[in-house]
Amino acid sequence: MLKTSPETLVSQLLAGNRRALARTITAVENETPESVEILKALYPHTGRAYTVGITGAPGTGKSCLVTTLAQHLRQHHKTVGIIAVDPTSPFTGGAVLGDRFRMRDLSGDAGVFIRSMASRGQLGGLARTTYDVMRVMDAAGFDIVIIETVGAGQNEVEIVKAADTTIVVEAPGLGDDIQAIKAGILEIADILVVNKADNPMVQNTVRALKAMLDLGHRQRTVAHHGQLMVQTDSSGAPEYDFREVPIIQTVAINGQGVPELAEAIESHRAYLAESGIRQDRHRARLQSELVVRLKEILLKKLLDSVPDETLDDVVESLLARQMDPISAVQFLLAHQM
Ligand SMILES: Nc1nc2c(ncn2[C@@H]2O[C@H](COP(=O)(O)OP(=O)(O)O)[C@@H](O)[C@H]2O)c(=O)[nH]1
Ligand SMILES: [Mg+2]
Repeated sequence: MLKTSPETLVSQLLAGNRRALARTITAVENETPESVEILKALYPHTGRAYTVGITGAPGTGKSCLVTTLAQHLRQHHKTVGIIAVDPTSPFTGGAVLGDRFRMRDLSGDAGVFIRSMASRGQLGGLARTTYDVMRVMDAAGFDIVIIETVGAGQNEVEIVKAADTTIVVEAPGLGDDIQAIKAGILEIADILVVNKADNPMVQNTVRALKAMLDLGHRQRTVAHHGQLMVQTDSSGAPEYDFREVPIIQTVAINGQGVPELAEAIESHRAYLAESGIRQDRHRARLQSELVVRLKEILLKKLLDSVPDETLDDVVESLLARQMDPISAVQFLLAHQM
């Protein structure tokens, strides 16, 4: 196979070439040396896509929901990029979605691009790699980029928190408790979805979620004297945000409730834009990305410049209580080449 230069790949991607897009994502996922040049060249073309994160326990119907949501968005002439970070159920292949679901409707559509990502093995961490892939899809011109993750690990939660709108999916019949509460991810939701609303137990789940939201709201109101406060944490997500979190009931396998979900996303998007929160979040996220990248490089530079023996000697001095950790850091900083 002929090797394409990063420049060619980038111009092909920007021109809408799907093969170039697929190859770019692979390069970014594998963190190849070329991917650095590619990401640099793509950055000026990013910042336009609206990103939606979808998380929740396995089996709640996230992949089905992403599919129906994407179909709905396509009907409204929006192009959609999908990133599925779910080791338990590969998105492509269609098997997960069952026969009733026509995955081909999406995969034959030039306005949709689906990419599954393994959740292991990335050097810079899954959250960063996924974020870079989001940027690639953004630069490729998709209007909406949807990221599905299993709401299990901290990594996965970090990923969806980076999205503009975060949806937490719940479903009746997955045990006695609300799965999202167990996983501790309820508080990151901008929109709550109770999927599998065709299940007769759905109202129990909705009631339980409402009770949780009321409780959370009261506590936050008391804690902050009822003032509207939007603070951002390190990932840029607002910690206190008194906007009502809507609960939308859906049946992902037949599309029921999906137009309402799309409306809720649209209304959250308008809220973020009007309140200036979206801009604040993006600023905070870029700031934290900058700090993380700086830390990595500075640390690497320092460690590269200090011989291994010196480092070993310092550790031995610490162990022997001849030097304290603060002085050790000062010593290493002073002795770097
Ligand atoms: N009855 C019913 N089943 C659903 C619904 N949505 C998804 N499912 C089924 O739930 C299972 C898990 O769906 P999937 O989308 O893979 O869940 P994920 O693990 O959250 O991505 C599949 O067998 C789907 O057919 C729904 O609204 N109603
Ligand atoms: Mg899935």
